[in-house]
Amino acid sequence: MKRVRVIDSHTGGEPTRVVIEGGPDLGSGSMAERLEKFRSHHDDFRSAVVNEPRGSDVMVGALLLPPVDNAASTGVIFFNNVGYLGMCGHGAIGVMAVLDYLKRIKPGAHQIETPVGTVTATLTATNEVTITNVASYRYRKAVPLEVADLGTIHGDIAWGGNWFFLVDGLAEKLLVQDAEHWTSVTSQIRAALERDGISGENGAEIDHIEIFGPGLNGGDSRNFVLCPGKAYDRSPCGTGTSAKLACLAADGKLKPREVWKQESIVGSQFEGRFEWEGEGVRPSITGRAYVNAECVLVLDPEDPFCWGIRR
Ligand code: PYC
Repeated sequence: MKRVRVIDSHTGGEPTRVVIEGGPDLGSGSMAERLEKFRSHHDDFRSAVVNEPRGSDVMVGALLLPPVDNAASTGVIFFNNVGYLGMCGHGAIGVMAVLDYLKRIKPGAHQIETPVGTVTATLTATNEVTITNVASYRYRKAVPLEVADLGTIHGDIAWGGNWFFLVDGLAEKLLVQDAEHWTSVTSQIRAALERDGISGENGAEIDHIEIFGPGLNGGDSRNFVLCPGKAYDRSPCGTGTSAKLACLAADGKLKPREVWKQESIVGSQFEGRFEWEGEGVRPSITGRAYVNAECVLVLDPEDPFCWGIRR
């Protein structure tokens, strides 16, 4: 029997399960190198933590690891029901809430190492967290795409720590009760990108689809984000909001340090801002996470579903 200590939280409704004890030994390389070891030797562990029957399709896991640089507060690898994430904005906010809950950090700025670079997470005395994300940029603008139910649509391809295809103007109102419909629409968009071989830079897979409608709770915009394993993000998606900020900046629609209020499909909100950095931007995303469970997972090798139900 293996025992794994986890602390769960949610950020704007999107869950994060932080593994604080009992994870695999991934050595002492960079987070990108450790991710490759995780993927090739311990993928069962990923599935055991987040997939049913212990988890659910929407659960995002975060494996805490000793950082390479002692000045950083932690290293982390994010994962989901089907694989691994480069960065995760709502998850990084969740990690900060957990480190605060465990009294391992104090308010102030903290470095978090991720597979795609180090981000700065600033915790305030009122438990808000601002993630200053990896540098983000728009790669291609207004890419045409033929989608069966939609005809020809146009979307931007942008990097915000993961690759996104961003589409405006498909929805007058994005409501959570229509989540199944938007899942089907965004899944068709994803399939069309694959069919046409449309990718991020250097052939990178675009594994997040983000569509936008008008804000309904005082936000500048509301989004629906399809994640790689077909769950939709309940939060406004930190990396997706970063990709959006890169597009707004490139179009001259938002100025440096101006606030962008991004709502999610469930009505939760992140505040985003950016600074120019080279051709792209350095986005900052502010939100709050709440710890909602603390438990020990029991991995019994005799259990036929010990390692989760994979899709
Ligand atoms: O907040 O960046 C994010 C995120 C990615 C996938 C789910 N949430």
